[in-house]
Amino acid sequence: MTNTLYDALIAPHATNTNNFLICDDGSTITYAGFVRRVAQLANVLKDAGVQAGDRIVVQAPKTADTIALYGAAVQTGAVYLPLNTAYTQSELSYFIGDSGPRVIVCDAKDTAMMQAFDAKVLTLDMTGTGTLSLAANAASDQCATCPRGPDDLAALLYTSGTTGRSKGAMLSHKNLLSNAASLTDLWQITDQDRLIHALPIFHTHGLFVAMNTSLLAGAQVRFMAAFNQDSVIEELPKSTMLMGVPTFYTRLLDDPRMDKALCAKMRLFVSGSAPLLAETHTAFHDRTGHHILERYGMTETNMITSNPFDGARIAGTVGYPLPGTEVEITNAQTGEPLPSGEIGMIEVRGDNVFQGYWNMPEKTAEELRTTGFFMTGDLGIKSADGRVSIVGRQKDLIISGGYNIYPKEIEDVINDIDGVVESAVFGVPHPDFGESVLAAVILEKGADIAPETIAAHVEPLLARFKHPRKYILRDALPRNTMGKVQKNVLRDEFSS
Ligand code: MLC
Ligand code: AMP
Repeated sequence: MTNTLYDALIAPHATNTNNFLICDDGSTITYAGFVRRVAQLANVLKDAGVQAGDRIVVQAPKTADTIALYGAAVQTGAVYLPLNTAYTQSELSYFIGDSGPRVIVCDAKDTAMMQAFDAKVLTLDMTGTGTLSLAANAASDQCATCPRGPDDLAALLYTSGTTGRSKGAMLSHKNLLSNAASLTDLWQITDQDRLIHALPIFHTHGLFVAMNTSLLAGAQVRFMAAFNQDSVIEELPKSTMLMGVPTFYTRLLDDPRMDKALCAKMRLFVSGSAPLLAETHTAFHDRTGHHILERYGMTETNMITSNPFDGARIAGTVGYPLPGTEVEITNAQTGEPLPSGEIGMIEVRGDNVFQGYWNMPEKTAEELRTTGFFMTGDLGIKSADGRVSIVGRQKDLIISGGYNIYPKEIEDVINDIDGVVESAVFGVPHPDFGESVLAAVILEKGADIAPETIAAHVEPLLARFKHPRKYILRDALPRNTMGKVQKNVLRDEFSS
């Protein structure tokens, strides 16, 4: 296999006349047409001065041009940096300041805000009338590919940190390509497949797991701007694969139209990014005859384990390490490997593991051992035959609808309010999102701050999906004898 993303995922399709993207408006883009569009966008990036290693920040809606822009970034040797469209100006300032991009691509409505940064600003929107798309229309559809090696960076994805600010995970061509090849092979994805793509394309799951595998295999992609239950139901009889977060599956199960006949053509349902409840797995099988295939991964490592394609997909387990990926369960304090059957930290090594955190050598050293093992912060157990189950998290993290929310980031924002002594942000079970965010807040004696005032302070600073759904004013936080806040006590108290 060739060893850069452009050579392996895009160049081979130059004369492939099969459909690649089928969009919401019914328009289609062939593989060969996609390769030409990538070249047009790459020429615009080059005209904007992009050179090998430059970062391209993209906060744009999910369109065919957005995915072609990913291809264009790798064709020009640049580093693709996608951002959640829900991020606020305050969050964006940090990402852009930290990564120092040459080009920012955004929705036209955000142009004025983005022009505050020292970068060329281009726009991309749903209507195809952004400055990037218009310039690409007029550009040549041939572009020389910038030579890159397997260890050069292809993408920088920010992942929230336990210590406050997010860290940019540096992913090389080899990291991404080796993982795409393992998954394509394991899940037997071919050019006969048609994937329902309803995930966002600013995270590992929707961008790398779903798009890199499809491009590698030459599969068709029904490219939906967002998850929409009716559209997914409509597409199921025409499709062969769906990749989603557990919320997709609980929502589909709530729909009486879901049955075996509707899913007769489907051959694979994949779930990941958050724990899939065993009851969801069982109910889905009872209703559709399909065992959802659960896999486990992280931004820093791409995919780590997967339930088998052929063989038992066991609810509540995340399966076996992918080929070329080693998983060890270790004593979280000493790092000593533990025998099967014992709970410990999940550590991972392999070509899939990232290159470190952007501009943060100390943070990299804290989480990536010199032996090459990365400490995931997830707690797990391995059976005697190597099957992994996740049993909890050592990191303080809430996963809501597949989005990671780090309590520390929200607590820092709440604690900044005059009159707040401290706060504890914690997750409680939620029927749709898996977990939902609550905040317990302690005020200074005599301070009179209403929950609405706290909510109004948080509002412009953090993306909406991170906002606590309730602020609970209390006199004190529960603590253990060491003085550590016991979030499990809060969780138990407010779970219902
Ligand atoms: C939307 N909202 C959420 C939310 N998504 N709130 C909490 N958690 C979420 N995940 C809020 C919005 O802010 C809004 O709030 C309201 O819900 C409606 O917004 P929406 O956009 O209409 O929501 P909806 O379409 O229902 O989206 C739900 C969803 C979406 C589950 C389809 O969140 C989604 O696509 N999640 C996938 C995330 C993902 O790709 N994760 C992969 C990370 S990679 P209000 O109050 O304004 O109404 C990774 C590695 C790995 O983890 O292993 O894969
Ligand atoms: P992110 O940092 O956004 O890439 O999210 C990675 C985290 O999501 C992992 O460290 C896990 O905690 C969680 N995760 C991913 N897949 C699964 C899964 N199948 N089951 C449970 N947790 C998962």
